[in-house]
Amino acid sequence: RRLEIEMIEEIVNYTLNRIEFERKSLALPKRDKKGVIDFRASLEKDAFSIITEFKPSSPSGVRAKWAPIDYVNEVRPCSSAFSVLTEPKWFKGSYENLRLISSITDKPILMKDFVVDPFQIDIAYAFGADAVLLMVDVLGEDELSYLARKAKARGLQTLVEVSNKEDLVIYDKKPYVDVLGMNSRDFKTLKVDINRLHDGGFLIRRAFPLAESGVKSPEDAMKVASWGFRGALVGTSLMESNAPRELCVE
Ligand code: IGP
Repeated sequence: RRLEIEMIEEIVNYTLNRIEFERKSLALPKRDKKGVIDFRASLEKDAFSIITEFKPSSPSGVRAKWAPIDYVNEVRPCSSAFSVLTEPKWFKGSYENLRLISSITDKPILMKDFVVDPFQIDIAYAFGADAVLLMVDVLGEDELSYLARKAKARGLQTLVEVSNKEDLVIYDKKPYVDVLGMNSRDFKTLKVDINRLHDGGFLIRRAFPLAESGVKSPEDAMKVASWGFRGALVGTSLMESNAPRELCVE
């Protein structure tokens, strides 16, 4: 069950072609990081965990002020983990950013891309990721469980993303979901509204409950924490800030 949303369809179709091309042209490096870092366990260590995202650009108009190394050094104190965009066209991400960031931190790294093909799991592993994003609205149930098993077989963990509370309940029961994220972006309208997450974290009992998108301040983080989420994925507000460290709490 894929959501038929024009922009998502466009990104998915582009990605399918891109991966066909990469399958032939991309030489996978030997993973230089030793082992895989336990993504979920790292998030569970902190009272409330922030996954800081390196996102150079986005369709919603992010204008990043940061180069990868400076950014990581700046937000390191408030990061339980990092998320690195690798989608090149809409998000201006790259595999090189993934490799670079994974080489300068001991914290786990999520590869943030539109994963639609098992080859992307090999790419994630080769460039140093510890976890991959799998989106329910893009993949549907069968394809998602297939790719999740592929990731687990490689030793990588999964962040499964849903955009509504019905799917939270369904996917919390799936054994291959390590971290379960609810995106506050409504994919039908593409609008972000963190109030959509209200009490959503309490519906998650097995997986690690993560709030995604629209968390812009320590106050927002406290709000989603009060709704049962144990962490948040934060990109835009940090990437656009001149002093992202000041947005960190603790
Ligand atoms: C980060 P924000 O509002 O802090 O930039 O959100 C993250 O949740 C967002 O980048 C995201 C995303 C995605 C991007 C969530 N799911 C799927 C691309 C694809």
